[in-house]
Amino acid sequence: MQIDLISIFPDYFKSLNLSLLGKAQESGILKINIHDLRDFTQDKHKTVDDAPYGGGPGMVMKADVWGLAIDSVLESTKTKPVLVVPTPSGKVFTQKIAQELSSQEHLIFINGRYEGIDSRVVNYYKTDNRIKDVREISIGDYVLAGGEVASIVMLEAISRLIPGVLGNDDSVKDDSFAQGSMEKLIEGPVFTRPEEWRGLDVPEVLLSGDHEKIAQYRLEEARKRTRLNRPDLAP
Ligand code: JD8
Repeated sequence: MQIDLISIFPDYFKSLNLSLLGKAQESGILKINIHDLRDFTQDKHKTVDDAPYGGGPGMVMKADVWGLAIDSVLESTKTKPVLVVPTPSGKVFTQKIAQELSSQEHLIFINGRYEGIDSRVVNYYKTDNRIKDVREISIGDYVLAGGEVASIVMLEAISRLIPGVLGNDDSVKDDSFAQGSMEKLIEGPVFTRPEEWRGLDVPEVLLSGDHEKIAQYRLEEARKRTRLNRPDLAP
């Protein structure tokens, strides 16, 4: 998969060279390109924002600068990319959306700042036949200062679903929220050595070697925690 990220803070994405995503780049499963939006400004002050039409607080990011930046990525590829636009007014990100995006060949993440990006940019590329789709996505009902951390959240969730990125592709099968799982449960408690820590022991059943009893214990614990923390998921 090819991934392009455009932002006025490109250093935010240095973390993508770590861990899973870093190894996926080394192995060639992922090709990640990071672009500084200011490289596409036309004035000596490298202006990317201006006052909002109709008045109001803050500044809005300029359509003409974003257009040059996005076109530059499109002109350097033969793929049909999906534009991913993190925005608090987007559809809420889910494991289902992560699965849908993990099967794409090319994603371009459009990272806004200030009060957001001139809305004509999204409307324009929704009609551009070089683009497969434009997905406006929110990672949750809280307000961030920009799109960068949302893109990193989405990229981590998406990339671990790409075959070969995780050491063992099977582990995504029992993901919480995974599509097709009859019961939507959140993860139960986990334990490892030492067997006793500060007077706290590991549940006996997990030391029993009785896989049926262990599976039953884990299911009950996951259901208990789902009822407690995510009643919205509980059947
Ligand atoms: C992109 C600019 C800041 C948002 C005025 C604060 C996602 N779940 C989420 N919460 N916030 C964002 C997000 C916030 C952004 C941008 C995503 C670009 N801002 C703006 C509107 C109100 N400021 C997000 N995904």
